[in-house]
Amino acid sequence: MEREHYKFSLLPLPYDYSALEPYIDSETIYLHHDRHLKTYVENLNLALQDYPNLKKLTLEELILNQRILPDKIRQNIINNAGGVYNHNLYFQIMGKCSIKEPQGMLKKLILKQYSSMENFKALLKKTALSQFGSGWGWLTVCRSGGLRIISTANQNCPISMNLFPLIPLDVWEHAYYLKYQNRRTDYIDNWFNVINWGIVENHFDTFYKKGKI
Ligand code: MN3
Repeated sequence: MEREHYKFSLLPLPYDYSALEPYIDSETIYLHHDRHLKTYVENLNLALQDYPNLKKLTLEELILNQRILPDKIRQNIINNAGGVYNHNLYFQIMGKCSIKEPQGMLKKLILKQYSSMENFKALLKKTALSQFGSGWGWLTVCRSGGLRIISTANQNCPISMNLFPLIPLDVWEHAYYLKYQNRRTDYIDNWFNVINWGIVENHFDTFYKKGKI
């Protein structure tokens, strides 16, 4: 996934549309993945089609090198490359998982910084709820290896802030509106049940293996 560049493709959903029931309904997952994410992929490809030099860049490079993007397409690329990156990670780290919390080093770090899993979840929830309008809540890792919980507006991605994105929580209305309507709080409470902690821990390990963000 990381070395993928133009022409970007829609990554398949790594589970059935119904896999996250009853917490997230099949129709929401279908629309979110097959329509919303697909649109970000298509719009990113459209934005890049007349720029041969940019076609060689990966998603991460497009997000990190905003200064070299032509003014005419900069915001478009930020929105759509961020949209693809953020959603790829969001769908990847969800799934059916028998483990309800992390086990290894990640758990130690969470307990060290947030005292308990409950406090960690409460802070991520509060941060995501404080995001006015469309955006994301995140658990990220900073360069020093410490954890940081942040929110970002629209499709802004933590890698542009030198943070390694570990857990993305989509709080755009399209992520929950069909089932939860305006009850963003209920969506977030239920969403904690669909985090696949095994995948999150593998992803956390890649941060250390890469030795960089
Ligand atoms: Mn979304």
